[in-house]
Parts: sequence; structure tokens; C-alpha cells
Amino acid sequence: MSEKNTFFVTTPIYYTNGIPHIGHSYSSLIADSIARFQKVSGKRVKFSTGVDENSQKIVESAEKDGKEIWAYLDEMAAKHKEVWDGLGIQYTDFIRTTEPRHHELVREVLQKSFDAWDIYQGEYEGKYCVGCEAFKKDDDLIERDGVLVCPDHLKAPDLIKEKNYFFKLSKYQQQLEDFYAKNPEFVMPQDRFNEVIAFTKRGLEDFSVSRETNKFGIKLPFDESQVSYVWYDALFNYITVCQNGDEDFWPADLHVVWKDIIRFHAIYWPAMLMSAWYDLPENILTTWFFTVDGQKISKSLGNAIDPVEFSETYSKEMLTLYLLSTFNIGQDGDFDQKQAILTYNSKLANNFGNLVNRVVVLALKLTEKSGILDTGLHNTQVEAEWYAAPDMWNADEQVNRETLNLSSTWMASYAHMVKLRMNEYNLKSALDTSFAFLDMLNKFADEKEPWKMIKEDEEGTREVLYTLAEWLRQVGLSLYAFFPEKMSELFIKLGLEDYNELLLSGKLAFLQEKQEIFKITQKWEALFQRLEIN
Ligand code: ME8
Repeated sequence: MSEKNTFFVTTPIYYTNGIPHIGHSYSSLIADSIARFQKVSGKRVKFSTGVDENSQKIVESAEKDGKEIWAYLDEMAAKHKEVWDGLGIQYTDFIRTTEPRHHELVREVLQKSFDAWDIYQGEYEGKYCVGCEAFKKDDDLIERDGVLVCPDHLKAPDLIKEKNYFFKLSKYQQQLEDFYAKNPEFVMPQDRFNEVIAFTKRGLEDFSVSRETNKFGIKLPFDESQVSYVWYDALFNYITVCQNGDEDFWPADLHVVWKDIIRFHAIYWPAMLMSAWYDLPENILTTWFFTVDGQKISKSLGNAIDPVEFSETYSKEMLTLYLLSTFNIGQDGDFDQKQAILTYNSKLANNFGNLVNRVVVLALKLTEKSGILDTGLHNTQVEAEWYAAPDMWNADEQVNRETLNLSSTWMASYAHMVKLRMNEYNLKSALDTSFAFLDMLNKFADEKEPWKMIKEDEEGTREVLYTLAEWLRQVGLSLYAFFPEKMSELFIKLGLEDYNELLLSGKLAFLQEKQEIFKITQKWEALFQRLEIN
């Protein structure tokens, strides 16, 4: 994590032969939460996403649908945007690889590497799977009815022999190994990085960067009979978006990708950048591959859940919460709808929403009498006493110990811990910290029973409610990166109307340290509605 004041995060650019499903939304939600956290922390943020269009399989999809290619591409790009907009993903850039700005950039870098003798002409012979857009070795294939087929597409690959241009990856073997040694966190998580290093150490082979047979795509500047094939075309999207005044965003802070394309991002990409004299990205975060009800997500199996439909049926927050708090980034997982509802009910509806409701209702009873929940010296004492009771910290053993060790001032330690986790891109742990915290807040409320206290001790109730409101404010600030709309609602309920705006202008730290007065003036709808399991 560097100390510069810009932050640039990317998602993969998705193929448009289909509409994004929850698998794709996973990468986008990760990037979105990270981008928002950096923004509220005061960085100038760029968050790019987009579509990978120069692909043979998209041409084939258009033909299958009986559509003219450009009409098809426009329609699909619009559909992709609709999905991200529907989920509230706040990207700053959306790139289509058919755009002229991208074609120009790719041709420029191809020429640079060609002039540096890093791209040369050769002959390629191999088994090519159109579905994967990749040449396959026999080891990659499986046998079906005596024929070797692609395990993902169950089709025998085509035998292709053609003139191609190759990128001299082998030349960068040592430079890459040195780079990995100097940047031990380049690829996260570590076990994925170990695989990349081991693969590199076995010896890198040059790879093909063009095709003679493909007609749709970016023509090589030094041989117009060939079009760029996949990697130059796809990877350089990350540089295309850093032009026209945005040059200072490069190198990217973070590429979010899944493990299937990690080799291309962690090996090919740095070498291609070195060849064209660009700086290398800071980190690559590798996500797991998730299945639905134990099966690979696929249109034909009918398990490709539409993320917008899902969040309209249930809630957007449920999708984010379930995906980001259930699975550690980097581990495989299975998407289970029932589990998603249970997680939402317990963490957001019960532990969070109910507590907000209790505080609002009781504060209203109090404010009927005297107005505002304000600060007073007594509050610090209540908070300190509560914090000092170690049995309050048993919601999650690991989180508790770490939190307690972090700092003697508990107020700062919670915010600090979340910041630490967010900066390490450990989203699950950042969320766990807040939910462990909410568990404790509920225990605190149950122990103090302000709903009983209100009958005989108005001042004591005010102290307890102030403490709870202050803590909910802190939780709201820490969870804003994940649930911006709902946390803005929470702030409004607490009488903090300007928070959304202040956060968007990078004032997280300022707000965390601020002493607030809570003007709770009306009862609102529940923050998170409990959902029934069908
Ligand atoms: O690979 N689980 O595009 P793509 C987790 N165009 N993540 C998933 C997923 C699943 N089941 N399914 C998809 C490409 N993803 C290239 C990328 S980048 C320069 C070029 C996510 O449409 C995951 O992030 O096949 C993966 O990297 C991406 O979607 C692949 O999308």
C-alpha cells in the first residue's frame, strides 16, 4: 500500500457474449468497496471496468443471435453497464476495447515492443479451443468417447497451423524473478503467488500475440494481415484508461482478477509492460471461483443468477454482505441462497437494524422531554468501563484479541483495525470486525437495559443511549464503503444529514474523531427488513 494520494483499482474487462452473473459481480463488488474506502479516506480514486469485445467468440455469438456485430456489441455493452449501475457499482471509467482510443494505444505499444525486438514472427501449430480462446496442450484436455476435448467446452479443439507473431517472454525470465523477490506481496493471496513463482521458475516460453485467421480485432501495425490476439488487446485496457490527463493514476494500485487469468496478469502483463517501458502495477488480488449449489455457473445449467434480479428480490446489501463476509478472497466457495438470507437476517436485520431501531425509539422518548442526545463528561466514563470488561469481547476470539492488542484507546482501535484490514484488501476481516463490534454493542444494550432504565433514571439512559448512538455512528462510518446507501440512511436517522457528502469528499478520518450531537427527531422505517426464507 503506497502513500500516494491517488488510487487506481481495476476489474477484469468482461466478455460480452453473455450478461454478467453473480460470479462477475463478485470481482466488481470487491473493487467497488475498496475504491469507495479509498475515496472516503481522501484519495483521488479511479476505478475502471469495462468489456472485452475483440473476441472470436463474441463474433460467433452475434452470428448465432442473427445480429449485425456492431449492433450486438452496443447492445451488450449497454446491458453490462445496466448491471453495474443496477448494483450501484460506482466505477469512474468504462472501457470498450473496440474504442478508437484503445486501438491506437494497443498499436502503439505493439510497435514499441516490435522495435525493441521483443515481438518476432514465427509459426504456430497447436490445438485451439474457440470457447477458451486459447491453445491447449494435451494435458489440458480430457477424453470423451475416445476424443480429446476441452474440459470446459466439451468440444475437440481445432488443429491450427499459421503464421503468428510471438512475444519474447523468455527474455524477461530473470527480470520477473527479481521483481517477484523484491515484491513479496505482488500477488495476493500468498498461495496463488507461490504458484506463479513456481510456474515462472520452471522456465517461461514465448507466447503468440496475433492471429492470421481472426478477422475482427486490432490489426498489427507492422503486419496488417494479422490481428492482435487476446493479451495485448485485453490487458492494455488498464493503460488506455490512464490517458488524457489521467496518466498519474498509472501504475495501478490493484488489479482484481480471478485465478483463471492470474498467470496472464502476474507473468505476461509485467513483462509486456517492461518491454514498453511502463511501471508495473502494485498488487494483484486473486479471487476464488465460486459455484452455485455445488455446480459451475453456466447458462445451460440455468444457475447463472442475475445479480440485479437477486438484489431486487432480496436486497443489494444482502448480495454484498454474503459475498464479501462469507468467503475469504482467494478461497473457493459455493453460493447458497438460503445461507445468504440467514447471514443477512442475523448480521444486518437483527444485530444492526434492530439496535438502530431500539436506540431511535428510546431516544425519541427522551427527546420528547428534552431535545437532543448530546455529549457530556459522563459519557467517556460509561464507554471506558464497558470497554474494560473483557467478557464483552467474546464475539469472535481472534478479532477480539487483535483489537485489544492494537491500541489502548478503544475508540481509535476499532476504526484503526478496519482501516488496516481495508488497506490489506482483507474485506472479510474488515466486515467481521464491525459485526463482532455490533455483537458487543447488543450485549452492552442488553446489560444496561435502557428500556427499563428510562422509567427511573433519565440521565443514566441518556448516557447509555449516547454511547450506543456514538458507536452506531462509528460502525456506520466503517461500513459505509460496503453499504453506502444504507449507511447514509443511518446517518440521517441519527440526525447527521451532511455525512454522505462529507464522506464523498474524503473526510472519513475527520468524522471518526469528531464529537457529535445526535438530533433524533423521528421514527423511520427499519434500516434492514428481515427476510423470510421460502
Ligand atoms: O476472462 N467466480 O472475461 P470473462 C468468481 N475478458 N469470479 C467469476 C466467476 C465465478 N464463477 N465467473 C466470472 C475474461 N468471474 C477476460 C478478462 S482482463 C484483462 C480480461 C469473474 O467474461 C472473475 O473476475 O470470462 C473473472 O476474472 C472474470 O469474471 C472473467 O470474466
